[in-house]
Amino acid sequence: MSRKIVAAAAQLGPIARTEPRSSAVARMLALMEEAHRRGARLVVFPELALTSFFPRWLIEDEAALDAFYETEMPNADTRPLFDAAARLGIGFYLGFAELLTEGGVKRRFNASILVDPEGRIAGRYRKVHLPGHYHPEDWRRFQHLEKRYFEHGDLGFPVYDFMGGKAGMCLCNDRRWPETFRVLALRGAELVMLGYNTPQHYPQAPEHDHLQDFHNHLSLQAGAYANGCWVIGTAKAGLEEGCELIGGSCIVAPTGEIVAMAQTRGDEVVTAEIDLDRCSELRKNIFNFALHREPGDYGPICEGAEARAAEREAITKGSRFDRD
Ligand code: CDV
Repeated sequence: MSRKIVAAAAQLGPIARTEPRSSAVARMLALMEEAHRRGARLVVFPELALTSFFPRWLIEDEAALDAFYETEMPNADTRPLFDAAARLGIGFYLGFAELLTEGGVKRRFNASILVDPEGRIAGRYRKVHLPGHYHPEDWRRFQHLEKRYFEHGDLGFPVYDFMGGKAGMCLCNDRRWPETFRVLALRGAELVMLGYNTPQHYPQAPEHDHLQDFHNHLSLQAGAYANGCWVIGTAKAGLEEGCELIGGSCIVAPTGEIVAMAQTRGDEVVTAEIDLDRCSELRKNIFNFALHREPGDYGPICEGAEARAAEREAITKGSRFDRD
């Protein structure tokens, strides 16, 4: 049986701080309709796709911060996306800020979901590699407070049976870490989907500003090739509240080749046919894990997990509203 799917990266241009979710969702529905016209059965939206990228601001008022999060999914604002999925027979990936309350304690995650073509949630992910800083740093042109506003994802890197294949998710900074793709591939992922918000300006090393698109594609292409999987990466792009975000949303084949790429930094759909059976070209040959991997020599990769968790706890203690 053929395992070919026409898939789409549905890039979003900037979302203003005051733009309501209903407007962002209307833009996403238009992209979904366009993807459907092109025969797509799967659409990948960006990270934190429903709002402006709020970690660029120090937000001290808890209610104002909470307003950027979703407490249930679907909800009244996002329900039209789920209805469109079922109506058009399209699955989708969506990044959003998730707020849970457990035992009276608020928990915040940078999250994504996978929705099947019947409009049902088929998978969940919570961002593992959170970039940025915990405390405001005035020397920056803009803040990047992901470590303050989100907990380390507690789901690991799950893989789901999805639309005839095995699919995994990650979010933005995760793509720069080879371990993300390798763990997903070891669990069988044939397709990895991710959304991103990547500023053109990198405050710690501005001499790398001109390399942001290169580093984006380098990571996506290396992840695809070294693991023999398809990768769909979708940006929120353009000048958002004074911060320029790269575009370059693309679909990458298991060979590492980019087969479709956005041309703009605005709302744009790119599509390509992805054949999940092509993963075996790599997985049965150069990256035959069973035959050629040498895990006995990879010890340091997994050392230090407990120390890292303790360090995270010590740094975050007192820096979040719910722990102050
Ligand atoms: N949203 C992100 O994770 N952004 C990071 C930036 C801060 C470097 C990224 O890896 O693109």
